[in-house]
Amino acid sequence: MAKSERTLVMGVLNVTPDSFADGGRHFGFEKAITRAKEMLAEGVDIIDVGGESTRPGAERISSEIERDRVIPVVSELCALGATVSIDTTRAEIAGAAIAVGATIVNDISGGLADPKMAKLIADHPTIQFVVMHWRGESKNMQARATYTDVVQEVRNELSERVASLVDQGVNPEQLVLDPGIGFAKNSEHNWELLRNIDRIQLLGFPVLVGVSRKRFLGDLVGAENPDDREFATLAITTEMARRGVWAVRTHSVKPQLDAIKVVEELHQ
Ligand code: PMM
Repeated sequence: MAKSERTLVMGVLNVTPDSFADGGRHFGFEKAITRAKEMLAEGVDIIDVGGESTRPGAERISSEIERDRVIPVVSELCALGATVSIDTTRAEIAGAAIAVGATIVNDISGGLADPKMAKLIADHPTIQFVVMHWRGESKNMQARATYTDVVQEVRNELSERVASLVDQGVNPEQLVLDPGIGFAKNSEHNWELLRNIDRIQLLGFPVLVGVSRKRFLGDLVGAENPDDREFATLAITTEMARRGVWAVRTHSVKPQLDAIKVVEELHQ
């Protein structure tokens, strides 16, 4: 488990033509590597490589397309010495990424989408596994945004995931939990989870939070363009760092790291 004094920055590297937040600007190997090098120069802690868009309503892509997009990028970044996380729900892609050096598997379904994922993680005990709260495919996930007590239900569903993974041989030390901001949640659900992030932390695992440039921030500050949600993202990073989350998953790196350093200095 990568332990750290401060909150880590996981930089998003979407190798997709249609990610909502960066407009697919980093599609293609060369563009992805160039962007990753920028992030490394800015001091990113982890690079999260993803080939499949998860925006609300997104259709799935084939595993062949996903593999062709992400594996060469993961391989190159690992050769450069970066700590690489693979953002996938497919065990086959996660396995291929581990084989070329990825050390973190970021599964937005927390192992639910692919029954082979738990065994893969159990078979690789040095790999960290991010278990995000998820209620089904992006295509129709917003129809599942129904809760009576969102924090309690997300806690319960994450705990069920942990129990199932541990049952299948995964070491609890491998696990990181993520409330899945924006996944089968409306704006108020997202805010309620962020206000109560300590209740997710109380489950006893490191916590990752991903709010970067998401729509609910745009709704609050009146920013239709994802790029204009950067300051709102930074405010949440600052607060999450103060609350001691393990990592934030963000598109920009330097502003987030600066904010985290400030929090660290203020609370030492
Ligand atoms: N959000 C997105 C993709 N992957 N992974 C984790 N663990 N947590 C998140 O909140 C998360 C994720 C969607 O955002 P993007 O399309 O900007 O990458």
